[in-house]
Amino acid sequence: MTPSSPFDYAPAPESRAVVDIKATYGLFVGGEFVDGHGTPFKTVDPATEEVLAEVAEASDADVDAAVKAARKAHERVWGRMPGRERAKYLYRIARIIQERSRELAVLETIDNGKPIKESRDVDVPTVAAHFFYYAGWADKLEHAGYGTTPLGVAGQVIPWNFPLLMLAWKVAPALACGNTVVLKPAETTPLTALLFAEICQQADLPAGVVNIVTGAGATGQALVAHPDVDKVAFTGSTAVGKAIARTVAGTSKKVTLELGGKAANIVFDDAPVDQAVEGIVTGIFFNQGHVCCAGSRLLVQESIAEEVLDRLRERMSTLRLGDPLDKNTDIGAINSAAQLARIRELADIGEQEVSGERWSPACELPERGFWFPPTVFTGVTQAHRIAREEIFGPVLSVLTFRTPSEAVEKANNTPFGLSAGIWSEKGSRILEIASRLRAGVVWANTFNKFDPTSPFGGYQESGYGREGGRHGLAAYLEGGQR
Ligand code: TAP
Repeated sequence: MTPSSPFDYAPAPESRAVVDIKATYGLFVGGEFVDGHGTPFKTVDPATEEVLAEVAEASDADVDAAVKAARKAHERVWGRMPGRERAKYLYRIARIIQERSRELAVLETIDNGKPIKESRDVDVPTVAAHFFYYAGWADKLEHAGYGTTPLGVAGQVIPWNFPLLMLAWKVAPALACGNTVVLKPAETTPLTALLFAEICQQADLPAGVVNIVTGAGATGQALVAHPDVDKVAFTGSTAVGKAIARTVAGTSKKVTLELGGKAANIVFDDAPVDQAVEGIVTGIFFNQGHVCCAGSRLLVQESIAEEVLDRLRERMSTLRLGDPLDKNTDIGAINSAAQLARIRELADIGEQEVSGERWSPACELPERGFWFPPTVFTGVTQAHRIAREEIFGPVLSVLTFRTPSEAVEKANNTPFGLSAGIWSEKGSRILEIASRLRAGVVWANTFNKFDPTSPFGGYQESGYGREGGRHGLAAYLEGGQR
């Protein structure tokens, strides 16, 4: 039957058969999969609560073995290899990621819960783009302005919200600069990092250049505290980032921290409203709001607040929540029971706090799995916890302002400083407001756009150091800061 409109056509969910999920996974150390000596843990599909696999936990001794393998690879091979040769491996990895993109996207969606259209159209293509981009730098480091001397072994710890993309942000520049790595993925999303390990084998990457140690916080702690790790790169919560900063204080390790955020998405009365509403939706509901730079505080100018909110509710009513492998799904599953509990707790607190309303479109949540509907709170003030704390879920707090100065003051009234958005017709207003916002990234008339050529990072409690672009090389070379 020919569909009469695009909405009559419901394509079948993406097939799980394209991925081969093993019953058990080991650690990837010295170019091989090996057993771990900790207590294995289970990773589940958050959309169904089905156990996907049992994964090895790296003990302190396993972390030590991985660091030793990385050190050996750095001294004997990777640290001595000319940049043009390293580039060939990075290009090869980038091409294999493209070739295996469907498999990577499906596995990411199953282990994380994010909609397949996001992992397929955003995460995986951006991952490949990062490897292509940093491959291009590997033989041109002298032009980056930070010298050409690699640091040695990088210990990298990443969160669960963009498992493969955070891996790419960390591994690609480290390798391009001649460092070797030991990476710890988050406990709830280890599978794509382990598939990436297979890709390293397929690319004939020399043994020990990339090592993957799976486990929970204790494994991450052992890695960052290891005396033979020269560089620590961490993305995650501000609380753990502070603990890591204390661990490495007084050592010679360089550190970059990419932490939390509470971004303001500022809509002025001259903004193109339809476009702004799309940007508000992308800003907070992309990846179920599990985004460090999510536009979780909407600051809307009072004169258009009602119109924007009416259109926002209308648009939210069209969002489809459900099977993350369905290509029509906009809102997938919350990554874990623990994260769902945190979102529920803060949303319930919000309900007590605000003078306005808590609103979600009518939608049925699946019986199994971890789900939270897209939610908006109106009548929020700066004192409310939902306006101050990172919720890391699909929950939007709406505040209003009258003057541009009031918008800037409210936007900056946060201990974080990762990102912000501005919606206005006037270029001069955008530039003026952007220069007054204390945020590492400011988007204008768009939101949540990522590109390997752009540096990304925060101020204040959002961390320090930059990833991406030429600036991302500084973290992995002797002459660069941090
Ligand atoms: P965290 O709980 O901080 O976990 C991040 C990583 O650190 C995980 O691999 C975690 O292991 C590990 N870890 C936990 N305790 C550790 C310790 N004491 N020492 C070393 N490693 C430790 O964050 P999360 O809940 O996964 O991620 C959400 C947070 O990340 C949010 O605050 C978000 O804003 C932030 N984030 C920031 C950015 C950027 S670029 N700024 C990007 C994405 C996310 P387990 O998961 O196995 O416990």
